[in-house]
Amino acid sequence: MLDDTIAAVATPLGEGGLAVVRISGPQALAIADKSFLPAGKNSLKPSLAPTHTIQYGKIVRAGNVVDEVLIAILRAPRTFTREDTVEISCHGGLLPAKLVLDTLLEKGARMAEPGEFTRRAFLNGRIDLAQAEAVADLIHSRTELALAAANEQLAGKLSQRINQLRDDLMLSLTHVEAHIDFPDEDIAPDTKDKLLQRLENGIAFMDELLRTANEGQILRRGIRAAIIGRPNAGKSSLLNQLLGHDRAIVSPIAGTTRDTIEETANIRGLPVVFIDTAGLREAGDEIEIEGIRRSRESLAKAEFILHVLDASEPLTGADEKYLTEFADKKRIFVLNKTDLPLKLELPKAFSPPPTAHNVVNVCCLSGQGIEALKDAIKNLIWTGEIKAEMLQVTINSRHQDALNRARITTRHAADAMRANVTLELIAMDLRIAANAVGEIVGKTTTEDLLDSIFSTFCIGK
Ligand SMILES: Nc1nc2c(ncn2[C@@H]2O[C@H](COP(=O)(O)OP(=O)(O)O)[C@@H](O)[C@H]2O)c(=O)[nH]1
Ligand SMILES: [Mg+2]
Repeated sequence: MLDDTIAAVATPLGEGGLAVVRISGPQALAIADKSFLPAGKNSLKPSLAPTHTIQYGKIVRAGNVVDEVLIAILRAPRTFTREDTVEISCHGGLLPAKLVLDTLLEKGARMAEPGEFTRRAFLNGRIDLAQAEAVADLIHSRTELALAAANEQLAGKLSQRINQLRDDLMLSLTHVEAHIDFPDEDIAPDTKDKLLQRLENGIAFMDELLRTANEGQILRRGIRAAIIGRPNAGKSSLLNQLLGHDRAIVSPIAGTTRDTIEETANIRGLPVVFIDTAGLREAGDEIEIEGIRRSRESLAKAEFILHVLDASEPLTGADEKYLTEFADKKRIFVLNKTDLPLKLELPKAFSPPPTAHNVVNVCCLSGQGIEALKDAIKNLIWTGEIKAEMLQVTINSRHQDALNRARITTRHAADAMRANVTLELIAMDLRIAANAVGEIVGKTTTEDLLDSIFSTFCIGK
C-alpha cells in the first residue's frame, strides 16, 4: 500500500484565494515532473530541485495550461509522511484544484483515502497513534483551550506517559517470566513486595489518566446544554447573549421558537453547545408538535440544563412543572428580566437548594449577569481550575477503553500475586495489560482499529 503515490486537495472545498494539492509517495517527484512546467529562468523541474525549495511554473495537461502555481519540493525523510512530498499551491476555487488533482491522477497518482497522509506518517514512524489522533483534534478544535490540549498531545505529552506506563508493565512481566523459567525458586518476599508496589503504582497512574477522560471529552466534543423554560421567559434572548450575536428570533409572542436551535459558544475556553428549545407546552399546531418532539429529544441528550425563569412575574404552574420534571438533571436557574421589579419567589422545597452557583440573576436585554452565568457554567462542568498540566493529558474515549481493560487485568495480576496464583496466569494478565496500553500509542494495532481512526479524518489530511 505504501508503494503507491497518493494525491488529494488538502484545503477545504470552496472558493478562496489559494488551494493546496498534495502528493506523497515514491513517485511524487516523477509525477510532478510530468505535470509541471517550470517557468522563469530560476525555476527547476521537481526531480532536479533541492529539497525544501519552492518552484514557480505551470501545471500542464494534454498540452493545455491548467493553472499557474508554486510548488514546494519536500524530499523524504524530512516530511510529514516521511515520503517524497510535493505541495502545489494553485488558485483557489473548486475548479483549479480539481483540475490540478486530475492531472496528477492521470500521471499515475492515486486518490488518497481520508486521513491517509496522517496514516502514512504513523506507519512510517513519524508520529504515534495518539499523536495522529491529535492531528484530527487540532483540526476540529473549537476553542483555544481545546487547541492547546491537542497541541500538547501532538507534541507527545500523552505518548510519553503511556510509553512509561507500558515500559513499567513490561518490566514487571519480564520479572515474572524470569521466575517461571526457574520454577524451583520462589520469588523472594522483598522482590515480590517490589513487584507488587510497581503494579500498584501502575494502577494508580492509570486511575490518574482515567480521571482526565471527562475533561478530554468536554474539550473534544463539547458539552450540551439545553435552555428550557416557559414561553417568553427569555430563552432565545439568553442564547443570543451567550453566543454574542443574534441567532434566535426574540419576540413577545409565545411560541416564536418552533424549531430547536443548536449553536456552540466558547465558555471560558470550553466548547458548550447550547440548545434553544421550542418549549414543551401544549402544542397548538403540527409544526409546534414537531418542535416539542425535537425539544424532548435534545433534552434527553443534554448534559445540563439552563432553566430560564421570568423574575418579573410570580411563579406559574408551567414553571413548577419544569422545576419538578428536571429535578434529577444538573441545572442552573437563570432568573431573567431583573431590570423589572422582582415578583418571582423560588420555592424552598426543590432540590438542590439554591446557591450562588446554581441561581444566577441576569438581564438579557442589557447583558447584565451574563459573565457571572458563564462562570457558573464553567464551575458546573469543570470543577476547579483549568490547569496547564491538565491540558497535557486529556484522554479520549478510545484511550479510556484501553486503560480500563489494562486496569482490570493489572488489578487481577496484583491480586493473584498476593494469593500466590501460578505465575503463568499472572504473566498472561500482564501481557494483556501491556498490549492494551500499547494500543493507545499504536504499538499494538489492527487494520480495523486504524481504519476506524483514520476514516474520521478529512480527505487530504
Ligand atoms: N424587560 C426585559 N425583557 C426581556 C428580557 N429578556 C427577554 N425579554 C423579552 O421577553 C420576550 C420574550 O423573549 P424570548 O427570548 O423570545 O423568550 P422565549 O420565548 O423564552 O424564547 C421578548 O419580548 C424579549 O424582548 C429582560 O431581561 N428584560
Ligand atoms: Mg424562543
